[in-house]
Amino acid sequence: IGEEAYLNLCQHILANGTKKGDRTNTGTYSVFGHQMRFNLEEGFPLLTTKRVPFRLVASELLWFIKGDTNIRYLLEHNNNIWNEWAFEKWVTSSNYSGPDMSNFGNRSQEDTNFKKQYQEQMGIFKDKILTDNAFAKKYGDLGNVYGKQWRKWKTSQNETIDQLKDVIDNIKNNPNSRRHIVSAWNPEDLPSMALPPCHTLFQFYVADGKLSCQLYQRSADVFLGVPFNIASYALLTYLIAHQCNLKPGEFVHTLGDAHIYLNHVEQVKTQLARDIKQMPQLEINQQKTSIFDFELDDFKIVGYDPHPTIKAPIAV
Ligand code: DHF
Ligand code: TMP
Repeated sequence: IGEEAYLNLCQHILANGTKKGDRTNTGTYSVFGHQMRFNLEEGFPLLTTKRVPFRLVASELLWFIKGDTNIRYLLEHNNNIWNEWAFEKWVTSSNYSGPDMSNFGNRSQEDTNFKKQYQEQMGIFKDKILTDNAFAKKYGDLGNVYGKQWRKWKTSQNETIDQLKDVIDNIKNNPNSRRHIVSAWNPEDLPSMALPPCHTLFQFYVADGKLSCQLYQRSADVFLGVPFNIASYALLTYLIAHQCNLKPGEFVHTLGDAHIYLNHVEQVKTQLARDIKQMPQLEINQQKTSIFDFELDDFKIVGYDPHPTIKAPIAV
């Protein structure tokens, strides 16, 4: 249960994972099919064996909830976690005329000269996204990713479905339903997405006045992505429970391909050597009742005293 379950997964992958190549050419240790449970009544599952930046988790979730798919909003909140996937679209477009940025993810890890060039181009790119509306519209958008599918799923009749609003209405009006599902996996839209959704589908469950959530994640970067994903879905569950006058119950995290990238192994070992500290608590501004009205300042994490940050390169 909880952070122990996360550390057990790390241990399990290092001990039993298959060495497996992957799309990014980084290489991984991987297992298929794994489940972790987090009891949200005990506190908020922000890992304590390394610092997880809650501010970034929360601004990304608010971005999904708004139905936004453009990284401009994230950059306005000093959140850089999706930059690489928008940048990729820019540097492979015919309008880009700077130095060659092909395979920038791997090259910037191997070549310090190139890394400087890359950082310079990324700086220019971020600046243009923030200041040039037409450029942002064209190159800041990640395509039909999470926000689009949650809030504005396009039907074949050219109507839109607001899955998030509908699921909240149904939790309120028909809590016993076994159909409280939101899907981000839209086969028709996959070609237009910067990255096919990793957190693919989630379901809510109401019992004993508590709201639980289960996520199916098809692909899980256990060191960098998963700590964010746990906190993000825990926050979503807290917010929807708050709106529906329920208590948060459990977050059940089901993983498909659960992997540790080869260049994260040392970091994972460092983390495994640390002791778990006390779980923090989440405080929500009680004046707000609708999930669609929340802003960053409406959440506060209290009692969070984690071990230090552990840096690792992200596979692009
Ligand atoms: N690709 C890969 N290979 N793994 C991912 O986890 C991933 N996640 C994405 C998009 N593409 C991905 C979106 N979520 C970070 C965390 C989550 C995330 C993207 C990036 C990350 O780099 N976290 C750092 C801190 C970053 C910062 O402070 O700006 C960390 O140490 O947790
Ligand atoms: P893939 O599309 O080839 O599976 O690559 C996606 C990578 O990003 C993979 O390592 C999983 C990781 N990832 C997460 O773990 N969580 C996330 O929320 C996202 C967006 C990606």
